[in-house]
Amino acid sequence: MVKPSESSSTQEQPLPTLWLLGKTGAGKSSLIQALTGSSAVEVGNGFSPCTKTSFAYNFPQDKPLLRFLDTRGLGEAHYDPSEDIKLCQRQSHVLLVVAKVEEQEQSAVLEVLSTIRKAKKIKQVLLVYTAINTVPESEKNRLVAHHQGAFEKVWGSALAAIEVDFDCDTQTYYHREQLVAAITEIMPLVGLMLDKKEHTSLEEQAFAKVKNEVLWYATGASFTDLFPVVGLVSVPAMQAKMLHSLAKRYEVKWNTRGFAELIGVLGTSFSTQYGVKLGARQLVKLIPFYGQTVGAATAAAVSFGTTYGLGRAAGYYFYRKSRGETVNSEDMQQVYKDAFELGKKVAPRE
Ligand SMILES: Nc1nc2c(ncn2[C@@H]2O[C@H](COP(=O)(O)OP(=O)(O)OP(=O)(O)O)[C@@H](O)[C@H]2O)c(=O)[nH]1
Ligand SMILES: [Mg+2]
Repeated sequence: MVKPSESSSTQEQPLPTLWLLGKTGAGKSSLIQALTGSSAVEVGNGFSPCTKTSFAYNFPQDKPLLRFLDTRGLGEAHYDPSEDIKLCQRQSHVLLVVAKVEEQEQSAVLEVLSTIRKAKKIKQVLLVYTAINTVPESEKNRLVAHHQGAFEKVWGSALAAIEVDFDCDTQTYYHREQLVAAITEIMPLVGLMLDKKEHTSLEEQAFAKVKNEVLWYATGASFTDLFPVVGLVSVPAMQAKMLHSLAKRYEVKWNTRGFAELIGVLGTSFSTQYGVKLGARQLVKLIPFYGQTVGAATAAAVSFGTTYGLGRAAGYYFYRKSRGETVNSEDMQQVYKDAFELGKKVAPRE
């Protein structure tokens, strides 16, 4: 059994940010819901504006890894978006332009897109055509070509586009994977986080429930390295906290002995990365040890990778422990290595 995570104070770090821009009723809130599975975002009826003011939505809410900026629907009377836009383009990494495929009138969106292009702050743009299955196939191609031409003309170059149909009432999300894949190209970490592929084993299913928390600690660890500010929590301290929290979520008792055992089972694959080989007893001190010696010199990606790898391996370990099963050291090292490599690949880079 994996318990829900406890809420904790949020770290002060820049979050990868997706900015959603589109007319009222285009499907911005639906898109956030489709990606996060959260119904905390209100979906309107499409006739009157639902999102009253632009707002930021952090996901997951307690240990956030990603931020959505949901701009108030464009094209509403008496709404001047210029202030919102100035603010959003400073904070965002990717702009998602959301357009309902049958909605041909996009002048308000085109106008804002032109302003954004001139400001040159946003480099990555992705077009998302929504409610794609509500129009006949032949009509669809014509409409998409029309939108694509108009958006590209304003942006001045080719733009990637995804066709989706997200029905939040029935929770049928057509082409959700394509959208996640397109975002993954731009932000690999976000891809790993939103990835909902089928998990073959029960152990993987259990880890899927704690994965975002592990990613949160890994991100924290990498930022600690990127901005080594005095007083900020160190990587080892962050990892120790993560293990403590994971043990709780897997409902496994956690103490110094358990810690030594886990590191012991993890063995050399973990410790040799830092050029240290220690006995089981000394392993208790391992994490603080490398933190002081090579921690500062370690690249952010490595901190991310080791933290993610450690969290993944700990998940494997705790899962077995909680069922009274033994843990094979080789299996665990493999789990660690695979996760370390994956973590290194998706680590945020500044
Ligand atoms: N079938 C279908 N309906 C959609 C899709 N996207 C949005 N809708 C519907 O369109 C309406 C408006 O969707 P929202 O997601 O609230 O739109 P929004 O862009 O957030 O609108 P504002 O918050 O007013 O700016 C709702 O009734 C949605 O169910 C889609 O891809 N397919
Ligand atoms: Mg909305």
